[in-house]
Amino acid sequence: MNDLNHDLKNPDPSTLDPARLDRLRRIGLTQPLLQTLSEIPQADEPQWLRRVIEVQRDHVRLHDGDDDVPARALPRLLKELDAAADALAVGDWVLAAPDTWGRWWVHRRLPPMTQIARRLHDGRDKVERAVIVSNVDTALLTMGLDHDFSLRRLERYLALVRLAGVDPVVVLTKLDLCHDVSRRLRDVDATLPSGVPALAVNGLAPGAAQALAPWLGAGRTAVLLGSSGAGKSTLTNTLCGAALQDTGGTRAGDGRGRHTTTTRTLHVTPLGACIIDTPGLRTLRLDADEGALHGVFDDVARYAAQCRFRDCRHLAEPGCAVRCGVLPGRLQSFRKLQREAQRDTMSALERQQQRSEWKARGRAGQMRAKEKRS
Ligand SMILES: Nc1nc2c(ncn2[C@@H]2O[C@H](COP(=O)(O)OP(=O)(O)OP(=O)(O)O)[C@@H](O)[C@H]2O)c(=O)[nH]1
Ligand SMILES: [Mg+2]
Ligand SMILES: [Zn+2]
Repeated sequence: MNDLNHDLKNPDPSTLDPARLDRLRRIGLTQPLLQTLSEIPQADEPQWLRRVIEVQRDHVRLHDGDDDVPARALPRLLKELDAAADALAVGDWVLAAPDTWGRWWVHRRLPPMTQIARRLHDGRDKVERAVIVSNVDTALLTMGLDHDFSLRRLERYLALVRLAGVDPVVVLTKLDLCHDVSRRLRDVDATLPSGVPALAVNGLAPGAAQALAPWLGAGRTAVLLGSSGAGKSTLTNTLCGAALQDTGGTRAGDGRGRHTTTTRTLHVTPLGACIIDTPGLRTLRLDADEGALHGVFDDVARYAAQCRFRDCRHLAEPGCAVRCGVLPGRLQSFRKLQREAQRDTMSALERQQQRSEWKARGRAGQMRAKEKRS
């Protein structure tokens, strides 16, 4: 607050103070983001450009490259975002200002360059969109080489980030605990679309930071995604060269994590990259319709064009090119995601109809069984 006069006044990119801009670049401000400032209507009162580095239930933390302050979003902004199934997320750039009591308020959010979001399902009818992070260049898809290893889950994470237009890098952790790393890496390579890099690291050793350096240059932003216990916070600490995040052991029985991390937080590494640690997701439902899904399973789409029948469902149809060309496990993943996407895009009425159909079918089955018995 003491250097407000040197700070960003009404945000016209051409008038921004270079020293202030440099500080913001340290926490990931890019030229294209700066450009979006000019699309935002000028405010009457001065507002300052800040990055959201943490989101809590009732407040966020905003950073200016040097320091951070807690802030709350104006009710108007919350309402606006909510109406668009949107929300403030770590990585967002916002315009904020303090009130007369020195409490900071977020007035506007700059349109995110990228946004990773998933669907949350209440188990009945309600499906909502939940934003995970904004403005990231790279997603480090973190998976342990121990019990955590699952190619099917990896495919889901991969689809999640490709839907958002974010570059994925597969980071297999716990290299030091695995005896057949090269086989695992071969399996990953065979499953992933070509061009997706995959590497194995010991997240506890400084070598992990060197291995990931190509994606963590100054001003770049990366997010760590993966299940609980995969080693995301361990990697965050190694990449930052400090014990910033709590890490937790895994459960003895099934090797699952203990959900140690509970909020998403952005940190800056000594090399100047921004790294966002996230809590392990318990469920991951894609925010995609069928068309978008075809976009990320482009191999399926490519082979589908060669199937004998235009409306081939790649089940048992003769002349199906997808069943020949795509690995069975990957095809299974695709089908599962496709079914989910279909279900989520059904209207409440359609879902009700489907439920009564199921009920009717169940009753018919019971009747048949009864008839058989008698
Ligand atoms: N040996 C070994 N242990 C690791 C490695 N990476 C993580 N661990 C251990 O795995 C456990 C879980 O690591 P965390 O970093 O807390 O996992 P996380 O992904 O942040 O988990 P959540 O916060 O629950 O989502 C800790 O006991 C770590 O010490 C690794 O590469 N090698
Ligand atoms: Mg963690
Ligand atoms: Zn087919």
